[in-house]
Amino acid sequence: MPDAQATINRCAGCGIALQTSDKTRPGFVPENALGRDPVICQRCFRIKNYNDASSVAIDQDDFLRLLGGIASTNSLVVHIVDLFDFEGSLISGLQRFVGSNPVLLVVNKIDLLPRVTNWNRLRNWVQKQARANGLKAADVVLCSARRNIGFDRVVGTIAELRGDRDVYVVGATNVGKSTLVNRLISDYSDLHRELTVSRYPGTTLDAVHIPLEDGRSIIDTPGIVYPFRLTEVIPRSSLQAVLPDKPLKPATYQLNARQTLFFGGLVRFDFVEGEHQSFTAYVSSALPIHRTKLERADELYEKHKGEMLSPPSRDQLDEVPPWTRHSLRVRPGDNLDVFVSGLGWIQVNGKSGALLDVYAPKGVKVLLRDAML
Ligand SMILES: Nc1nc2c(ncn2[C@@H]2O[C@H](COP(=O)(O)OP(=O)(O)OP(=O)(O)O)[C@@H](O)[C@H]2O)c(=O)[nH]1
Ligand SMILES: [Mg+2]
Repeated sequence: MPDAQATINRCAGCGIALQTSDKTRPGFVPENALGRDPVICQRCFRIKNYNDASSVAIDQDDFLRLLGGIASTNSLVVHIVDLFDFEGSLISGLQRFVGSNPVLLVVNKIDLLPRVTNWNRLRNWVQKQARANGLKAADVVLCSARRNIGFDRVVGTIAELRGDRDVYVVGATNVGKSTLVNRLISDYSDLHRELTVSRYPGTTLDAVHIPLEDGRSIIDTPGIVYPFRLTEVIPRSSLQAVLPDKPLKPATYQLNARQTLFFGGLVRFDFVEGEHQSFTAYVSSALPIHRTKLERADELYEKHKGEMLSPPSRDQLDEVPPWTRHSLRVRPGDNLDVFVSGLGWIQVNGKSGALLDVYAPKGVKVLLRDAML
């Protein structure tokens, strides 16, 4: 092992510096667990054994320094994006951080898309969106790290682009960085290491170096926290309803103007103006959708928020920022998605155009984009 010292002093699951003195601070490990191999902190132990949801505020400045340090290394940067939250998880300023190092864009969680997806079309869509966001990727690969789809391509492309360099795995929280590195470790090396993964964002706390056979490393990093993702602003206990676990089942609604859809009590979608048309929601099937007349929507919300319209539950209502209204115009002939970061998207097949009002918690990214599917 090249960096035995670093491995002993840091948690093998999340990278945090270990300490034995304060149970309430990150990195705590009981003294008698220090002899284990590998050593993991108490928080990782709890995540692994009890699926614990404890969150730790990590210092974003430290993290940006870590990311900024990549520019002065000679490495391959693997940028992982979550296909379900594409615009929410793409690092738009990445080019600045990586200097002249090549970037491989890995689009993860493709198992969440409907099985009938046209993958070539999707790949073109990803390339176009990445370019539009100023990202110059040496290559783009689609995969599912959890379901092991497209993984040979991931490995082949990393090998090809890496040469004899280190590999930094970077991305927003919860996109599957550690899951992907674990798959690399278990399928392509004989190391006995397992990084901590969890369904909640903010699992990895510091860089974790995994040695490669040629003396280089693959480095898992903590996710960047983007406050414009719904998944970062709602209570952790609501996440289960919004993060899809199974392939999305598109739900199509034939709406007349002045009808409203509620996505739990988190997002409200008003079809304000336009001819009768269909809207297709790609959201977690665990999130209840309610349809009503626009003129009744305010009243319905006041009466049923926290109950029929949940999450958030009644006792969590104060934890979610108040709604901001986004007025969106779809022109005739446009085939667009109304994208709400962390919630999913609603495809508008606007043959005749539409005027929409979307209400989402303040700060959450809402935008119109070319239809993904
Ligand atoms: N559906 C699906 N879920 C995935 C996939 N890869 C990872 N996940 C899930 O995404 C969640 C987050 O995975 P992690 O590997 O912890 O993500 P991370 O990017 O390391 O997260 P941080 O350490 O918080 O930055 C877990 O619930 C994983 O099971 C995938 O290919 N498909
Ligand atoms: Mg991680």
